[in-house]
Amino acid sequence: MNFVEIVVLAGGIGGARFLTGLKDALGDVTPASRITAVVNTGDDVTLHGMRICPDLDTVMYTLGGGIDPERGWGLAGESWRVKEELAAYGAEPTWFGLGDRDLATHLIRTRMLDAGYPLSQVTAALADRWQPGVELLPMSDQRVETHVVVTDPDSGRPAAIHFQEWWVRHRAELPASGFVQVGVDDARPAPGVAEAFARADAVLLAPSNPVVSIGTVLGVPGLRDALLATKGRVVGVSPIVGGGPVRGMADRCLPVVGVEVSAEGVGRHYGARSDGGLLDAWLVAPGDTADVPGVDVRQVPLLMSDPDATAALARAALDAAGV
Ligand code: FO1
Repeated sequence: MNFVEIVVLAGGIGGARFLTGLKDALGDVTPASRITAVVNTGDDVTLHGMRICPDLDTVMYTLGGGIDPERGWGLAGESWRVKEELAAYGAEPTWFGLGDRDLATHLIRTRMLDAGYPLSQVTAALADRWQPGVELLPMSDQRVETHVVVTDPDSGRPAAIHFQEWWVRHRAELPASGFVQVGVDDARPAPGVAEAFARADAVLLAPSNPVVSIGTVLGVPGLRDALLATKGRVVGVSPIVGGGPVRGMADRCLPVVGVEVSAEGVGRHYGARSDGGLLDAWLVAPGDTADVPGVDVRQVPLLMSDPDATAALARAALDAAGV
């Protein structure tokens, strides 16, 4: 088999896990393949003077073997001394978990960004240590931050808070009326993104949050068109099994944008490529039916409960892509 080029759109934990399965699956299919991960940066946040890129770090740490498997984010063997010291000073936010080992990543990233390096080059430099085994691309070098429109409890008026505050401090329990991608109008796909789509034999949408992860990536001006220029098939993996997300809080996000919390709802939201949407194929769980006109819907086990199951899911996605 000739060289296989796969591009994956991914968010954090679900995307990282799917990518580990894809690495395993491709390892079986062909020795000569390249995976390019186009990762969401809408969760990125500046805290305590440092730029933090949760989804890029989760993918990098997971594929590089450093992730804390229970948390799904941050590093294993973590300590929290600096976080405790910051709290002792009353330095807000105290609700965001900054690990001592993780801090090194944020310090290097912040120093390089301040020196003028674009995020894509910073990411490549950090990945040089972790060797994730995939090409790690931010969706954009320009800052795009997801902010969540909620009702201010004091004034009762709409207010926008950073996604991390909504997600971590409020556990996505504050009713949200919308998501705003701050900076998206001035953003462009990062260097290498359009080229990756152009050479792709398949483009896979990982089972990440369809709104704040996959949706944010697709919202970068020009990225969706670059994706649809691919000669390969576009295959999505449903992040919703039964009526809810396997992990995370996609069920808190989908209703905000008027999408039903179901494999069918998300499949229709992405739409059929033949009808102005994205999908050639859509993978849903065995118990789910999904009528997505114009899309090849396949029922496959979606639970990434262990490496073999995850590799089997990735292989099913490659099969649906005809790779
Ligand atoms: N998630 C939490 O639920 N609590 C945290 O304190 C937290 C800290 C954190 C620090 C660095 C990092 O890269 C990720 C972190 N996350 C934390 C996860 C993060 O909020 C989410 O994984 C993504 O933003 C959503 O995919």
